[in-house]
Amino acid sequence: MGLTLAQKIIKEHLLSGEMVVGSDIGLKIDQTLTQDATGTMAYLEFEAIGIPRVKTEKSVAYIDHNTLQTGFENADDHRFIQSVCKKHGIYFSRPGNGICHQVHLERFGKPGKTLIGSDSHTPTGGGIGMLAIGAGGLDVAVAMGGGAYYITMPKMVRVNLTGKLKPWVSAKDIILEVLKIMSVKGGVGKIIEYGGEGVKTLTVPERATITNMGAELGATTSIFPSDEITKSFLKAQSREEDWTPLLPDADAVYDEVIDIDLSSLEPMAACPHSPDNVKSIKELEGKKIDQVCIGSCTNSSYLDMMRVAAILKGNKVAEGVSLAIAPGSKQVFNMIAKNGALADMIEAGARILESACGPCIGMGQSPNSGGISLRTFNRNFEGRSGTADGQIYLVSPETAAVSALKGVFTDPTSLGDEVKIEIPPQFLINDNMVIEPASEAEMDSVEVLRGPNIKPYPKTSPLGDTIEASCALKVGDNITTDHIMPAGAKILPLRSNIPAISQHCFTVCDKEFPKRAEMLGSSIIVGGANYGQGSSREHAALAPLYLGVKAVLVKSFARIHRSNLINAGILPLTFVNEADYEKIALGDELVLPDVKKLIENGKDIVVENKTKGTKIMAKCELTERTKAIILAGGLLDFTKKENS
Ligand code: MIC
Ligand code: SF4
Repeated sequence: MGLTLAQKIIKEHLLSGEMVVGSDIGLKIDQTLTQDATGTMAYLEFEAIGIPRVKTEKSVAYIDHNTLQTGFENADDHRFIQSVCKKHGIYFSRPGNGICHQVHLERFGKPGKTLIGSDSHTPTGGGIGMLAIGAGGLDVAVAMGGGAYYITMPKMVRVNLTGKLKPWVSAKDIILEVLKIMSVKGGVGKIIEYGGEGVKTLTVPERATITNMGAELGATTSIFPSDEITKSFLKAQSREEDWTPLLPDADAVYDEVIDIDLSSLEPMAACPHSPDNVKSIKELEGKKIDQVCIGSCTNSSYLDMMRVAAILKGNKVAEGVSLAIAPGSKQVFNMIAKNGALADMIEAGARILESACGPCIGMGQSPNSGGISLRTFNRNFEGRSGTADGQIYLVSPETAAVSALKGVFTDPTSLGDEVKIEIPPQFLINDNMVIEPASEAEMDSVEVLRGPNIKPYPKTSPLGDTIEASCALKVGDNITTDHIMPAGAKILPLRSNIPAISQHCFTVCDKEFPKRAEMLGSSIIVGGANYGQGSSREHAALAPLYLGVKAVLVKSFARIHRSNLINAGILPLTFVNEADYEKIALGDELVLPDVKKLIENGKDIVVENKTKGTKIMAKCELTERTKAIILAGGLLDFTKKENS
C-alpha cells in the first residue's frame, strides 16, 4: 500500500510505535523553533533537563511576540534567550528580524524534515513540504535535548485542489473554505495534505498561508508536496541545495478526501468570533469598517505586501479607517523598502509597524469600542485584539486593502484586471540579524543573563492516591487558550513569571477564578467540547498548575493543550457520558477515589460529587508513556528521571 506525503516523513523519522491511526508514535525531530512568549519557559525547561548543547540539526529562537517593551520585562527576557542560545547551540533571530514562521520558511525550513515549534502555527513549514508541528515548550525542550516527540498517529485527509483561483481571490480564501467545510474541531487527530492539479497554481507563500491556518482546524499539521515550485522558491532564497522532491505515492490511501475547485471560490471572511464562521464578502459588502490590519505569520509575505501595495498605490485610506501594516520579516520589509512598494503604502496613509506579531496577539492597535476590524490574521477569538467588544473579521490581504480604501467591506474582484505579482527570481539575502551560537570550545564561558521577571517552573508533585477538590470553574464549548491564559500588551510581559501571570488565568470568563482556585488549594475545571483550542502556550496549563488545578474534566480536548496538561501533570479527563456535564456545578465538592490505582490499571475514573451525592464516570485515555508522565507529576520530572 502506498504512503501519503506525511506518512513518508513519519516513516523516516519513526523512533517508536507503529504507523497505525490512534497509536502513540515517537518522532525524531530535525529542527526546532521557539518564539519569545513561550521561549523563556522552554529554555528554563531545557536548562532544567541539564543537556549542555542541543542535539537537533538546527534549533532557532525567534523574538517576535513581546516586542512592545513597555517595561524592563521583555528586554530582560530577550537578553536571557539570547544568552541561553549562545551557550547551548541555538541560533538566535533578533527582534526586528521578523515573525518566526515567516523567517523559518524563508531561511531555515527544509522539505522532508521534521520541525516542532513552541507555537501553534509551526505548520506554516508544511508550505515547503516539512512535517511541522506545534507543541508545548517542554516538548520542544525535550526535542532540543535529542528526545523523541510523541504524537498520536493521525488520520490522513487529502484536500484535492482543482482549477485555478479567479483574479483577486486569494490563498486565504482557500483555507477559509476548508474551515467552512471542516470547522475549528474538524481537523483534530488529522493531517491535512494538499494535492491535485490546483497545487501547481500556488506559490510557496500561498501554500504557507494555507498550512499556517490549518492550526485553526485543530489539525496535527498540514502539508503540501515539495515540487518544482518549492525548488524555485528555495533557489530564490539561495538555498537550492536544501530542496528535495517529495510527493505522495500514487496509491496512497486517505481516510477522508475533500474536493475544492479553486475557480469556484469567492473572497470570504471569518466573522466574529471564530475562524470557521465564514461568509462571502458579497454577503457583507457595504458594511462600515473602522480598522484594517495587514500582516501576521499568515499573510505577511513579499507577495502579500506587493499585492497590498499595488492596491493602495495612488489611493488614500478612507477617512474612518485606520490601516496598520506589518511586513512579516526583515527580508520582506527591506525588499519593499528598496523597490518603492513601502512608499506606496505610506503615501496611501498606512501606519507601518515593525516585523512582529503585533496586533495579532493584542500587542497594540486594539480597535475602538465595538470597532469592526478586518485583519489578514488567523484568529479572531473574542477579546484577543485587546478590545473586549471588538468585532474581528479575518480576510485576505486583497480584501483588506481594498476595503481600507473604501471604508466598507469591499469585494476585491470589483477591482477588475489583476496586477500580476510573481515570486522574485532572487530574494534579498542578509542574515545579519541571526546570531550564531558559541562553538563547543567557547560555550562554557558564556554567561546566561537573567532578569528579575524570570521565575522558576512551578512546583510539581507525583499523582496522589486520591484527589479531593472542588469545581473552581465551569465553562462551555470551544474554550480557547486565549480564555484560559489571555495574552495582550498587559499580560504577555509576564510569560516568564508564572506566579504573576496566573493571576490573569481565566479572568476573561470569571474575574474571581485565580483567587478562588488559590483559596481552594485543590481544584478541578469542568468544560465542554474542544477545550483548549488555539495556541500552544503551555502557560494555559502552568498557570492552572500553579493555582492548584489537579484535573480538567471536559467533553473533548484540543490536541496541543491536552498534551500541555499532561506535561504539567494535570489529569485530562473526559466524560464517559457527555450528558454528565450537567451534573456538576461551580463549587461542587468532588472526590476521585483511588485515582492513582485506576490510572495505573488503565481503568475509568469515578468522580464522586459530594455536594450532590451523585457519581459519574470519566475517562483518562493515556498511553504507557503519558501514563508514566502523569504518575511522575509531569514531563519535566519524568525527563529528569529518565536522564539521571
Ligand atoms: C498565538 O497566535 O496565539 C500565539 C501567541 O502565537 C501562540 C503562542 C503563545 O501564546 O505564545 C500560539 O499560537 O501558539
Ligand atoms: Fe504571532 Fe499571530 Fe502568528 Fe501567533 S498567530 S505567531 S501571535 S503572528
